[in-house]
Amino acid sequence: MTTAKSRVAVLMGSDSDWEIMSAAVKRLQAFGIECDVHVMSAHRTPALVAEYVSGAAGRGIAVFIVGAGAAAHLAGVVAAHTTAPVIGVPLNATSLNGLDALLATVQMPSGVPVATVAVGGAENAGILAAQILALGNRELAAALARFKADMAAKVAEKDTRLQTVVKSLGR
Ligand code: RP5
Repeated sequence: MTTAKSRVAVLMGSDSDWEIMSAAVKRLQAFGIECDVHVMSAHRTPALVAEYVSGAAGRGIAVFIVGAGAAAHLAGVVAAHTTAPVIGVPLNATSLNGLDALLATVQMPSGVPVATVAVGGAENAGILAAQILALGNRELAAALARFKADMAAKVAEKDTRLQTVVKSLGR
């Protein structure tokens, strides 16, 4: 059972990933979820990744959001060291426009899943982490329901505006 104190670790391979990954942190903070945010690298600091992830459950980390670009192995390596859910965010950092990171993040071997969002999909990663925590937290579930209702209201407003535009075409 998760509690209101459950936190999310938001990890990224480089500080150059922050501009995109900050969307996950902003979304989590908007839901009142604490997060640990760090730069660490599967390739450049492999021992640090293993140490951080292995001790994370004891520090209250319930979900990981992991972003990396290029040969993006960080989410998979994190998943190798934990039984907590890992959400991978492939990032566009090379001439391959994120396709390299998408394949490296999503194509995990059987037994070690990484729930992969779209290239650059950090906000969705934050929402998905909140949805996982909300399974054991009614207050958070209610906040998510309000978030979805707000989104639906915005779509309804857009439709109303479009109807006006469409009607004006026939005049
Ligand atoms: C990846 O390589 C990082 O996640 C980043 O997306 C990319 C480039 O890293 P820097 O060279 O900017 O540190 O490991």
